[in-house]
Amino acid sequence: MSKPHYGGNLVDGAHMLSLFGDVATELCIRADGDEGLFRAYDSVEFLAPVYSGDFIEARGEIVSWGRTSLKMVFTAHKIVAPIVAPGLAPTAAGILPEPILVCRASGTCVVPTELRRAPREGETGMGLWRPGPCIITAAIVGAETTRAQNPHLPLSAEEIGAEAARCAQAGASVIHLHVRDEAGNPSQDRDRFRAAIAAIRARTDVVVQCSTGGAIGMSIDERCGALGLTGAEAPDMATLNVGTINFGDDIFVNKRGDTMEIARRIAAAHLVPEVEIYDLGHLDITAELCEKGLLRAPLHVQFVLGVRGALSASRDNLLLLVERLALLDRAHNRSGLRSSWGVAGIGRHEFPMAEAAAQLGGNLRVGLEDNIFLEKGVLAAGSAPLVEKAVTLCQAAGRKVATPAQARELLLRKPA
Ligand code: KMH
Ligand code: ZN
Repeated sequence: MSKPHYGGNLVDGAHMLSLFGDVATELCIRADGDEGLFRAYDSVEFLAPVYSGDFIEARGEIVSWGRTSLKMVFTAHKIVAPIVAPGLAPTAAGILPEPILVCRASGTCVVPTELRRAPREGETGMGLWRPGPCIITAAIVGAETTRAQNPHLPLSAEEIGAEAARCAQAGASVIHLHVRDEAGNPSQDRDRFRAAIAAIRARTDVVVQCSTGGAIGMSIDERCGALGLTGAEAPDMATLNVGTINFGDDIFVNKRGDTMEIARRIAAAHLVPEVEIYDLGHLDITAELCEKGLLRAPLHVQFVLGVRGALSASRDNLLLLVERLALLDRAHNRSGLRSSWGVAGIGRHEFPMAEAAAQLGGNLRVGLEDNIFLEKGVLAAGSAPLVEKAVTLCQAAGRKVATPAQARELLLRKPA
């Protein structure tokens, strides 16, 4: 109400920039622990008038991380407007059925290196803080994709080893691994895992993460096939699925007790778990597993978004999950290390989610398990071209891509 500046109760457009200045300041604080300075706007668009009495919601995101600069985008939406009608009080107002975009802008902020602060213990924030290198996971086989859908799908141990090496060459540092039987059907057979892991390790030093999700309908014992490998034959990590979801026309069943049992088996095998989160409530189950001592923070979680029947793959959903993971850390993580996250977007959501992960400071997963197309209508010639494309998204966001050694350090770290 205090801001009308022109006739007709119009609010000055510069007021939107003042809101963006506050958003930018918060982002600098979250990223670098300092208020920073707004250096320049490279674009500002005023798209609808703002009147006295309108309520504006201003949002911002970091979309590229430079050495000292942070590139940001901003939006201002009108969400509440006064209702002027005969018989109504002059203070009558209502929520708009659809928010109205009134201003959009992008600009650059600077936090000088000497002012940048590393997070202190307890400062877990919303999960921004200047991110480290982006870990790219390649999900090269999966359980659902078929050769008929994409002829480049690797099936034999030798093919899996060769494809893993191509992905590592392209920038992947983790291989998410499923195996197949002679006929190309999903299998969780220990011997097949052993052969595939050996073929991967003969060619590259990527982190090997075996699936305990397997395929729809498998028993728990069957799903845990890879956990029977020991010593040098064992993988580095194993997935842990914590919740039941609709999975297209099927149901991916993860009963509470079964999840706990798999968590126990992963811990007994001394493997690092990657918690697969397909829906918001799965983080609550994860918190319960932490409480029960079946998981130990810092965690590494994979947000798998866009499965038909579970949480959809939107930036807003991803932001919410990242925020909730930070809350989980606050409640359950006493290690001083922050939990890490990655995102796997299913189907056409693969690259939008990969881009969001790169910008938001997370890690990402691509591969034929999740998506078979390089772009609309163009089949990917294996998972390696998908990794290459993800690398370009990381570079555009100013993120370095983790080497296998860095991924090992970040994922396989042991809290004291
Ligand atoms: N194939 C899906 C039903 C995992 O690897 O842990 C389960 C899955 C998850 O792929
Ligand atoms: Zn999988």
